[in-house]
Amino acid sequence: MSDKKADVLVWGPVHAALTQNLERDFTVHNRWEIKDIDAWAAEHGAKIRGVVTSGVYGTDNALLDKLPNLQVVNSFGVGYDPIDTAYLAKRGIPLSNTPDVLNNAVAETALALMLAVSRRIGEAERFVRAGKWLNAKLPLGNSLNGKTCGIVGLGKIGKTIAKRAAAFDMDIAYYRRGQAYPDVSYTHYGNLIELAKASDYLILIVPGGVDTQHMVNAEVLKALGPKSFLINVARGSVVDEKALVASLLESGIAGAGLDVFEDEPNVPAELLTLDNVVLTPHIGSGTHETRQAMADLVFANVSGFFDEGKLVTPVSV
Ligand code: 8YV
Repeated sequence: MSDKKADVLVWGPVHAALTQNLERDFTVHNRWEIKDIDAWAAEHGAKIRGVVTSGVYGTDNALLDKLPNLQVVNSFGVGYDPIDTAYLAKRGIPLSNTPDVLNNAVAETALALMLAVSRRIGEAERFVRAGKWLNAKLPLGNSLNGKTCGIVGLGKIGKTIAKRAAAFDMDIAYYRRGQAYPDVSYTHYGNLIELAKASDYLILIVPGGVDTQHMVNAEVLKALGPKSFLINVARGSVVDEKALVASLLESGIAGAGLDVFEDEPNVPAELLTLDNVVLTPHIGSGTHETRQAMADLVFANVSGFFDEGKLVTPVSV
């Protein structure tokens, strides 16, 4: 009999600090190292009491079905759209995520993309590296100062973005279906098309999932218009990527800063050829400080659950 607390299945590689802590206190099984997961689950599935995954890996109900004694799922990341919460609720399995600790990092990424796409930083960098400065001029960029920053999803990260954009002397507006937030002074739009029309920069930071699937479609992009930019630090699924590519190809919008895509890590080939698009590989929360804090919070949830039966940051499923 092991003196470790429980057998835990880890879905994919996670932060080294989390791996270390889990391996010290739990019996860890790495899903991605198991060749025949069905055969493995048939033999060992009943031992597994915890699953550690991420907002990128998600889970798979067919495999969870083979873990009859599963008690908890702990996810690395604030977004949990690839995890079927209705399924977990049906089995009475609680879920935790990592809210708050990544607000600053994701907001920084949104600002970085907004600045980069406005001031042509990616294009300028390529220009210098290619030796073009010697005999050509880079086209001018656009100032953020005095422009309208439209935020879709004024949650905790959205508010953190708003505060930083306001420091650049931008006017802040946001979309919320129905009523404005009573305690928020930014300009409210109850209609996304109207917010898009009013925005010079439309920043997406809503949760992914069926409720927001393709919320930004051809109509919203048309309303945003040829002088305005789209920034996505939410989920690729929030944008109809085909419509976005079409819009960018016909100069329907001025440009885009994209950290997330519909089929990561695949990025539509057309985007790779465009200078007015800044592309990053889902690095929203990707700083040393934030990933450490996320790793610590996941571990606090795993041990909180197995030590005291309590999650630190439960998701209501
Ligand atoms: C990823 C994120 O989860 O928190 C989220 O929702 O998208 C990210 O922080 C993280 O990159 C997973 O490794």
